[in-house]
Amino acid sequence: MKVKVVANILEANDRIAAENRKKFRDAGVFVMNVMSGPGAGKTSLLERTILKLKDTVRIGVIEGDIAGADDAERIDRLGIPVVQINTGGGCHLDANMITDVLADLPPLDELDLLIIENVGNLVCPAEFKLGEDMKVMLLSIAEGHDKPLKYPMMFQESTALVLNKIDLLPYTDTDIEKIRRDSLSLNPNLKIFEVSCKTGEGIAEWAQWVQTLIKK
Ligand SMILES: Nc1nc2c(ncn2[C@@H]2O[C@H](COP(=O)(O)OP(=O)(O)OP(=O)(O)O)[C@@H](O)[C@H]2O)c(=O)[nH]1
Ligand SMILES: [Mg+2]
Ligand SMILES: [Zn+2]
Repeated sequence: MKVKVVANILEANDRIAAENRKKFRDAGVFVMNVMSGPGAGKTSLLERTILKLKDTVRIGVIEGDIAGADDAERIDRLGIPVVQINTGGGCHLDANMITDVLADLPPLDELDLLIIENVGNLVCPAEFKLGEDMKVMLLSIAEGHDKPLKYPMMFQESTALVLNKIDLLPYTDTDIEKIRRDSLSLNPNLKIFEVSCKTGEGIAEWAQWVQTLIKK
């Protein structure tokens, strides 16, 4: 019975995600769903990406958090339209939450790129489609190299994996080659970037790649 209920929830979500997907496609906006465990650096990556692209790309942001508006305030400071979703305890965003806030952003056809920052959680955000063009996963070096095999779904569902905080490599025993190997064994098409949102290393390459995906 429990399994059946969960399946129904996911089915209903998929239907709403497909409606979002159609809205995004009709408007010609590229939508990126950014996921990671808490504190891996999602908002930092958004800030870095926005600074690189904002002169040439019209960007909007949806921030998902259990509570608070800190992340939305960080994006607002960059002069980018942003709306904050508070899930009130929910540990992931679902498609309906996205539908509900679209009216609080500029009209979609006035955006080239919509970035959705999911709730910090390595597990269920990967299960819920939002209508995005691609999922991007961050893993920070400090989280350790065992994560791909322990939390496989997010690696399997993502188009790109951003390995963040590489400035911390000298202070950890994290084997970055193992992360690459295990991630690619789960998802051979995964595009992997190594960045530091602190020093800016690797950000240019990442931002250039994002720019190539945006339909103009
Ligand atoms: N050393 C180092 N610290 C970083 C880097 N990127 C982010 N941080 C720090 O990591 C902490 C968390 O960064 P956020 O960008 O807020 O992480 P987040 O994934 O958005 O966090 P939640 O939204 O709470 O899940 C902050 O103190 C950042 O300054 C990095 O590349 N290197
Ligand atoms: Mg954040
Ligand atoms: Zn959840």
